[in-house]
Amino acid sequence: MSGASNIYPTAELRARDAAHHMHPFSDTGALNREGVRVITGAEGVWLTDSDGNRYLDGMAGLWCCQVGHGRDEIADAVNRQMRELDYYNTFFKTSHPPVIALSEKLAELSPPQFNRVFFTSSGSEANDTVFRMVRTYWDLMGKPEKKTIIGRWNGYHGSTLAGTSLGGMAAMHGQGDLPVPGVHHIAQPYWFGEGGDMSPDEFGVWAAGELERAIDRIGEDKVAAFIAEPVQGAGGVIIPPDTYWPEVSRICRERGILLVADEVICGFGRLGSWFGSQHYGIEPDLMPIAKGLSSGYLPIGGVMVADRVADAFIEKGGEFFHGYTYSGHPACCAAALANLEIMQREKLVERVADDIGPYLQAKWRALGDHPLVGEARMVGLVGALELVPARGDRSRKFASLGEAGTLCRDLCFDNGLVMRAVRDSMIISPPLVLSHEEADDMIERIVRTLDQTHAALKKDGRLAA
Ligand code: PXG
Repeated sequence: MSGASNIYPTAELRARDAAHHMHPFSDTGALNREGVRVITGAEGVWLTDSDGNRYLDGMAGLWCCQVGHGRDEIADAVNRQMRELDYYNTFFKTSHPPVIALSEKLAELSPPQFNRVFFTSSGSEANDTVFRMVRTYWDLMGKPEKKTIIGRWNGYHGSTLAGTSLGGMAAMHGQGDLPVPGVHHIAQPYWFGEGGDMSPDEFGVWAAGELERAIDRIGEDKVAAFIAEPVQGAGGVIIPPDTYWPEVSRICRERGILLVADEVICGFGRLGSWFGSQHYGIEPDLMPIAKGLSSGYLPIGGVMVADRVADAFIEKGGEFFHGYTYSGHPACCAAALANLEIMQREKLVERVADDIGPYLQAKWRALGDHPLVGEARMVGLVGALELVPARGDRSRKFASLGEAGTLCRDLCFDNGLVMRAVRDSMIISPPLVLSHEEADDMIERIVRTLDQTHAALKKDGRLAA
């Protein structure tokens, strides 16, 4: 097992981390007092910490490690690339073989309207690119008043200015006085939480209708685009009702606005197709990508640009004053190429659609019978369990939002499994190489964790009578 080369005691690593490292999305003071968990190695779907504990990586890193950890093939490809051409830029009329090969590969793997990609280093940067590309597109089309971008409450599109603004996380908006002007948010298609008395199908139509009503209010001549994740990830694995996407797709087409499908989580096999939009049969104009593109081995993202948009930039000309030092970094492209080659050779996308996906989904849905679970939903290899104080009543919530989720998440770690808690939902998004045995093992750990969480909540009187 890798990770054995760490020579430092955990207490020392924690103290040094607390002294010098500010973590993303963290209360630094509280974290420093508690002490971090230090991960020292990973292999396949397993992580090792600095005390030698093993955890099943139920979140594939951070929704990204499709091919599993510790693939020599990717490390070797990066090593070779770095020795040959460590870094050169793609500005100023310059290119290099790995970025050319990766661009071509992405055009091959993506739906037919996509033939071009703009590279970034992350999903957040990809959405900053989207923001400027969408508005510039309408300038080029002679409709400069089309500037408003519509996103969704509880959508997640990253943590930069545009990413935070397009996303609909109120707590994030509160820091930095966001969103920037010209962004509007509509309701999310979260039936379990917000569907009220409607059936899922009725609610899907209603939630899509919110887009049409927003366009009517703002004015079609002022709306540039709608951005959404095919399945919301960070928002709590919100799987939309079947009626949602066909309606959204129709509205975007009929009302002449661009459709941006944020594929940062759903792309690269997570839903059992190369892109989440293929799963839902939608044809976006732009697709931000990252995460699974390199399985997280090196940071790389991008925006897939449909011909309709790319042609405007190409034919109407003029420089797009936009790009990043590391756009198309050679070593990151080499990592992505090696990752995609593994995915194709091992047929990981097909595996999610036909094998491990249906296998895990059946076991997952059975968790819906647990007394603590109000809904167990999963598509492809991404799922959520809604923890509830009383089954069968979607309106009943825990008195203190997120407390049950946090308790369950902490117990999960103690049981050797990494899951993420979003409010009181437990989230899973494992590597696509998860074996049947590992899936069984994972479910066992979850059942144990749910039982312990249930017992602890009951003892404290936090379940409904
Ligand atoms: N779009 C989507 C749909 C994402 O999920 C981003 C954009 C931004 O990507 P970068 O690479 O800039 O992080 C994301 C990222 C969580 C969590 O806790 C989720 C993400 C990132 C960090 C934490 O669920 N998603």
